[in-house]
Amino acid sequence: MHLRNYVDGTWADSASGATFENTDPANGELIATVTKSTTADVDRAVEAARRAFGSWRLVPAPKRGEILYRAGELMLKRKDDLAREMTREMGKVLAESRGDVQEGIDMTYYIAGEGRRQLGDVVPAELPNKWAMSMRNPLGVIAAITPWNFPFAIPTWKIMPALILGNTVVFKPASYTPLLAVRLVEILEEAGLPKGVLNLVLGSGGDLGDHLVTHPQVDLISFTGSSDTGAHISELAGKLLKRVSCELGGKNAIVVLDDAQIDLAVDGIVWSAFGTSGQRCTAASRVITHRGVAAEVIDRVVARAKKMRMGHGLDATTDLGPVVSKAAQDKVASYIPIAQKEGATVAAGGRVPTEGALSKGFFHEPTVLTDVKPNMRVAQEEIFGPVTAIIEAADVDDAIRIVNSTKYGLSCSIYTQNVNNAFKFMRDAECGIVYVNAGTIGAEIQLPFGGMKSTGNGHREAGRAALDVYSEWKSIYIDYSGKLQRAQIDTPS
Ligand code: UN1
Repeated sequence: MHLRNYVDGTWADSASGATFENTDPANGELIATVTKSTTADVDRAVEAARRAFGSWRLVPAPKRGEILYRAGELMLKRKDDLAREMTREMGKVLAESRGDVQEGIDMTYYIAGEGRRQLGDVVPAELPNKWAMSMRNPLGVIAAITPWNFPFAIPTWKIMPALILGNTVVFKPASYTPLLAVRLVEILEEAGLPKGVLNLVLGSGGDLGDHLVTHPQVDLISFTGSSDTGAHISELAGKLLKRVSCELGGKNAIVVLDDAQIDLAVDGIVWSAFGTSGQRCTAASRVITHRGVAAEVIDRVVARAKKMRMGHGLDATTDLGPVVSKAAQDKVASYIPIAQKEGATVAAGGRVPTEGALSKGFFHEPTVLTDVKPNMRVAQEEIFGPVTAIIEAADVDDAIRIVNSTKYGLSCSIYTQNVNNAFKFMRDAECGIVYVNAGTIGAEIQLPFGGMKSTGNGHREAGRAALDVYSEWKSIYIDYSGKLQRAQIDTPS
């Protein structure tokens, strides 16, 4: 298989002639060769998007919505194929890949409905015979720079709201997941999107990304990925007064109080810490347990982690797929000696399998660290792999303090039967997403998704909040009095 760019309605290789390989992280098999774009490809894509903006913004939004509905139908029809390709391309187990596609379908249908909403305000004017209202306006060309861990859902979070509001898009997916990006663009093409409205540029970040971010014809950059890259993009874009929406790291915690249903909490911890091999922004990489139940929580999480089967995500018996790359595997593994040096104990896992079929992929054992203190590096830094750090707390206030003690603030959860503690947690946890008696993963698309503090820059994806990122308000006053009326100016009586 060979994957190409999509610019101005045409699938074509980069003039560079260069390619890179797309491989299965579970076994190293080649999936596709991929065209390697240059800044000239970025220029062509941005120019095509700029040209298309002129007519796309004038297409009635309900008509734009019809294209999105058709895209949603196609996604639904192809859900299984898309999920299988996703598992091969980035490693997560099939059920989770199906979930990723489903989240893309949900977002596409949800946003298609905005074709007939995009509500603004109509308010009374303070002067007679005067009309006052607000309406959303598109921004222009959107750069969507997306990660590999949700290679279908996250692009829909950005592309669908951008399109429904009348923007055009240059889509630069992570270099680990070009195939799912191509599939998404094919679907939108087949659904009837006019040429130039969505353009795809394949390649790796670095120069390509910087060029896209600083291109004078790009109006907004929507980025999901690491905090370092987010800071870099914000710096470049800030100098040019460009709009930037960033969705960055997390160090999400599950709190277990001494009145929690422990069975439920253990299920939530295992799912949230090791689902997607811990490679979700929302993964539970910390567990903060009340001292009174710590021994029980640790024993049970450790037992569950030890029982998890690693393997290819397409194999129905697999609980845990590989991480995405050698670099990711090395990064995860590097935290084990860091943890031990700081005084933590590896209570489960901690190793890279070196024998048999698993040694051909980028696997890392599901790992539970105990004796962790809130300020240790493993309790502060995003590892983005199947590693969770268990920290003990004295009571709910101590637990909340620990939850809030990192620079991140994406997702957190509390297991308790006590309504007072639950409400206190909902109010005081410094996170954009809070769960009660559920794990830290699995946000639904009809509510805002995003985080506080260094997890982002104040924007939210999904839900109605997504519309705020991809549009600007225009306030409109219509004076039909036929004379000069001056707002705020006293008139002699
Ligand atoms: C991410 O990891 O960046 O809440 C997205 C969740 C998913 C989305 C995760 N719905 O875990």
